[in-house]
Amino acid sequence: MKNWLAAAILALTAAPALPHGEKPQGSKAMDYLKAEETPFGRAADPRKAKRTVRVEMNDQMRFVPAELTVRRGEIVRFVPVNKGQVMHEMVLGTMDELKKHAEMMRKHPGMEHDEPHMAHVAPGKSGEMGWQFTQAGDFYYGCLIPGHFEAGMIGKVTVK
Ligand SMILES: [Cu+2]
Repeated sequence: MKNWLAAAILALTAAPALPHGEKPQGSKAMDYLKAEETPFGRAADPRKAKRTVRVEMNDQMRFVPAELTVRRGEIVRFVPVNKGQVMHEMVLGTMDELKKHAEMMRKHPGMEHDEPHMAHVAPGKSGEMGWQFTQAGDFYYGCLIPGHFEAGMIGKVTVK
């Protein structure tokens, strides 16, 4: 089982966590040196990014842009902006992991979790996420709020 999945399951049983989106801004203070390597890269300090990518999320269940190209090793500061009236989230991963995660969200709709590769964003707000893509290939970002991913709320990152 992938570590993030284990962490998400642990979060299910843990003491009351903040619901999606109620985490105060800037609360992702973490030790980036200890960031765990995943098949799609690792968490990175957004302040070290040379590039900021603003990604809009809307109630038509789309990300704008829905396609990005980054260089391998590049640190990207993502700024997901929620232009809609409902909660959205930007979750990075492989297609396989996003599908598994979406399935888990359907089974446990009240699931509360937070990881460095995801940002939950309330309507009208924006988030921030630093990520370093350490592997070449095709990766994805999805909104895993039940129904959104299924409606096509997904984007693609090509790492060269
Ligand atoms: Cu959404």
